[in-house]
Amino acid sequence: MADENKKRVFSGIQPTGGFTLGNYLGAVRNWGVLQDEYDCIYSVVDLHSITVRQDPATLRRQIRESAALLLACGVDPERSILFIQGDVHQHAELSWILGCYTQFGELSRMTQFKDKSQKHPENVNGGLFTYPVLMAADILLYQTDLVPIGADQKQHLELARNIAERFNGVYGQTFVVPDGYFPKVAARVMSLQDPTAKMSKSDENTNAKIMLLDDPDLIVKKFRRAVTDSGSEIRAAEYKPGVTNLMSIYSACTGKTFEEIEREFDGKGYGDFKTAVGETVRDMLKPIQERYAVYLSDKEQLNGILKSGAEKASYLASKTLAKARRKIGLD
Ligand code: AQP
Repeated sequence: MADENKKRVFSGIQPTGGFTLGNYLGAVRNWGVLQDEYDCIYSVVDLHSITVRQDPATLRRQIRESAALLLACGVDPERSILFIQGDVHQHAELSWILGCYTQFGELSRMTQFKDKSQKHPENVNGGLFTYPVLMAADILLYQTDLVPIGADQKQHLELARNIAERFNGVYGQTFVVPDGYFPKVAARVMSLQDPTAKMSKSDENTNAKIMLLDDPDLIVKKFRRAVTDSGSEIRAAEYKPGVTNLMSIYSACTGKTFEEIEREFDGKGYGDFKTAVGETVRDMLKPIQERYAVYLSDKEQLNGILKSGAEKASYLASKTLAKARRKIGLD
């Protein structure tokens, strides 16, 4: 852990209402895979989640559940650091500093800010606007080389790179400029009810999203209800966004190429295909669901993992923060 010879990976996920299949295929599944080759740091980013109003008791519970779910998804605390963002105060502190090197215009262009302010017009708060700066601080604090994220986070990562380059340009080499790491398929899993929109945790239509902890039968049912396109062929094409989305999911779960999937379902209808995708996802999620229950039930173990993770993260974060403060002239 914290092996100087290995490249560093950092990524985070918000503890809001469980993880979707999009969160898993787009990001979290890669977190486990990268542990063999990289020095990995993963975080439940609780500070990000309060940009939208949260019920305190629910948030408290979901922070722990998210950590247990990450462990169930394959984050190994023996090889990686897993911690709660709010337990490491350097994130908020570096975020303030980096905010002073970020332009209003840059933040105004962020599509997630525009989308979320439209979704929550009653609460367009400062945190929602400066969210990408906190994300930049999360990443830059750990001198991160690689950030495994879904395609929806590309714009935020680009901003983090710009902030790092700008700061390095003024003060000399301070932060590693990170690269994104995106899955080859399913980098953007789409809604099952509107395949032109991304699958989103906060979608009020529960049929639009698969949650990792959904009941196994419900998972198959949701896929059976998934919106498909006109025609009956199982073929990936721009004019067939529904089928293409299901093919991406199936491909990501089975490792089959689109050509192989087209051959497999040649002459079969949408019904057979949707059932096959549903059963494949159900079977893939079963062991995760079983492990989750075990991790969540052992309170002492989970507390221990998170406490030790926060200590290790804090040590690394304090080194970068001290360096940035020195460069600016704060120390
Ligand atoms: N649909 C998706 N396809 C692929 N990757 C996705 N990610 C999110 N949605 C998809 C990736 O999951 C990681 C964690 O994201 P987050 O904690 O920022 O969650 P989020 O983006 O808030 O999740 P949602 O579902 O998009 O939430 P709401 O409903 O609040 O908008 C990131 O790496 C992200 O790319």
